[in-house]
Amino acid sequence: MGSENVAQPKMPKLKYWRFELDFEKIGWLTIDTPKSPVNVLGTECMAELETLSLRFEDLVASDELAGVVLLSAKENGFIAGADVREFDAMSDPSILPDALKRAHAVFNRIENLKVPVVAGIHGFCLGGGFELALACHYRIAVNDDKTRIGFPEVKLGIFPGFGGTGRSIRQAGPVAAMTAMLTGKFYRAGAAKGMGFVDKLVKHKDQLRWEARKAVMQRRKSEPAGFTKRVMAMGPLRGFTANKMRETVRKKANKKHYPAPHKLIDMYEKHGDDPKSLIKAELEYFPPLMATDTAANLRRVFFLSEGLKSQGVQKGPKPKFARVHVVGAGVMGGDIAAWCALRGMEVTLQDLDLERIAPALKRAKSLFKKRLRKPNLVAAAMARLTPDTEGKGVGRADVVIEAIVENLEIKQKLFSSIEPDLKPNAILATNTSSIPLENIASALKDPSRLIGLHFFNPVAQLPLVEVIEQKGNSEEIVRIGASFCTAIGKSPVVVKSAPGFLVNRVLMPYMLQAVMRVEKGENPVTIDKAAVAFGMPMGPIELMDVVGLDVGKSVAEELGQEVKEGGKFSGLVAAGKLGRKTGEGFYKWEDGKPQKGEAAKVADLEALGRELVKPLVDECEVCVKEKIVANADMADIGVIFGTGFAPFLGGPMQARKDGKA
Ligand code: T1G
Repeated sequence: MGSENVAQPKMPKLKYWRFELDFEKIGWLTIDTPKSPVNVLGTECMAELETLSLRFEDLVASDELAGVVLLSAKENGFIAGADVREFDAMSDPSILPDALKRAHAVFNRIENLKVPVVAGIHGFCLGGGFELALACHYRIAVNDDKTRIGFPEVKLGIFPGFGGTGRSIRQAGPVAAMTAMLTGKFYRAGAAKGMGFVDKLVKHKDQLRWEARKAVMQRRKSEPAGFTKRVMAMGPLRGFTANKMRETVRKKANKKHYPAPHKLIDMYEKHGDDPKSLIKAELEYFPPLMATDTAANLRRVFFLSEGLKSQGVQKGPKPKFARVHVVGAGVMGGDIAAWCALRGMEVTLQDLDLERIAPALKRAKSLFKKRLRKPNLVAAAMARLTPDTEGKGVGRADVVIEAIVENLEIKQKLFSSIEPDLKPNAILATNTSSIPLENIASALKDPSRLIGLHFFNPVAQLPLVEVIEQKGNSEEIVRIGASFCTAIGKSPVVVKSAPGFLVNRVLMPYMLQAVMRVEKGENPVTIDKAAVAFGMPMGPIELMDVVGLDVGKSVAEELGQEVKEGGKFSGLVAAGKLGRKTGEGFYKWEDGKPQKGEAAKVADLEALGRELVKPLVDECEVCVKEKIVANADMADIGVIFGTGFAPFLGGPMQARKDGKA
């Protein structure tokens, strides 16, 4: 914007930021964190911003600065928040309060600059990055599918600590802002504008500069939330909204396990009608949360999940996956095909006839409508998902995934029939959950090319894919399988081919021991309640009903864990009472919900929970010892992503290490 011939003012030496003054005295401030794929607000970066904010005050005073525009140099986004890699060190209560105070001072200085400060947002604008944008006077965002704006802090066991509590409430009103902070949800640009977080949308990143220049020249200012929104934080209404928030949060986050959302509501209840005092209160409420085990464990889970990508191809060109062929249009095959199409792949879905494929296409359409919303995007995704009764897609596919009936002979027949048509480098995978890969691969001319890609039901909700490595596989082919999972936005964990792989193997003893307790007359409601009190997403008996008693029984038998004949479990299976899918199992089910009676009084529910979960943790230790997974970290992240095991405990192995399981 014409700064080449303009005399630049004396500026501090910068490593994380670039600053250029143009001929209209607009200061173009660009963030570009060196050696990082994303921009983060680390300590050094914030120190530079502090110096810059002081310099801006001088330049405004000497009439050398007419406005500031904040942009990101990174292709993938604006700012991804504070630098989570520094949090372990930062959580030291002797340094964190001062660091927070300094950050608040910097953002206040930016907010109080006497010239317009405009943020130009593309891609993700998260956490502290979003808080910095909120400290600016006006926010412009690119209205495309990549822009995501939000406060993920609660997923790290904390909440916004750079002034985002007060500023988000000022912009969006207490209900929308607190929802954003309590859920950690990422909003698209349009939604963020509708909430009052963004003031102007542009179609493309290239328009940000021009639109920002106009905003500076016209001294545009963001409108705070109107009275009808703000009133919800006033007087008795604030207590009412706080209690409504508590009711919602209580359902999802046990206060003992996840204190942050509950503390945020307490802080809101005390200061929510005055953004400035709410921001100040962050200095008191935020530091203790950073020091909690929950925050430390959630940070660990964040890095473990980020680290899963390193199981993919690391050397040489990243493998490209454009076409996927799925054989088997049942629940799993259909949902895997739909997920791949949702993620932009060209997908052919094979089954014996169109009647068998039609239900999968129907489910796919409702997934696309829910996730993509815009009719043109839904239509495009549907166009990427082609029924293929003759298997013509096999020869063009980069990845072929088999998800047909769990029958060895039928799988072997299928694989030997399609092997000749495969592209030389195509990935050949089975979604089997119980048949040893070596047995299936024995039907192939080249058995070494078969891997397992074990997805979890429901595919659209559960992030984990177990990448099953059989003895004959090369490391490279397993890595390509893991890269494919990352490419479709899934979290791969490489697991050795052994009965039950990892997740089913650790879940089964846990579920069967709970069933045995029920067989001995214990109350299933008490058992489930205790497991949830420990930190499981649902109890083992309810889980058995959800998985299906027939599936549970067959997996148990595959794992050599016999189900006692003549007992309640086998009786239910024999009577066709298979759980949620038939309307009755251990529980009766209505509208998809288990009809549970009262739990019995238990002296120490959490202790019972630890007892119930012990078989799962014990089996996890065996899996690590047997090298079913590479190490305890992989076991932790695999079990968390595959079973929902208490993330706040960091996973079964971490929980045992900490004496909590
Ligand atoms: N800190 C440090 N590293 C980060 C980071 C962060 N905030 N965000 C991402 N990374 C790394 C990540 O580990 C990975 O590294 C790479 O960048 C991203 O690659 C005061 C206190 C931003 C949506 O929680 O959600 O601000 O593995 O493949 O899929 O109130 O990363 O490649 O070496 O993941 O496009 C709040 C967490 C912090 C954001 C990008 N912010 N990050 O996803 O790329 S708390 C977050 C993400 C805070 C303030 C509070 C995602 C992403 P590597 P990627 P992506």
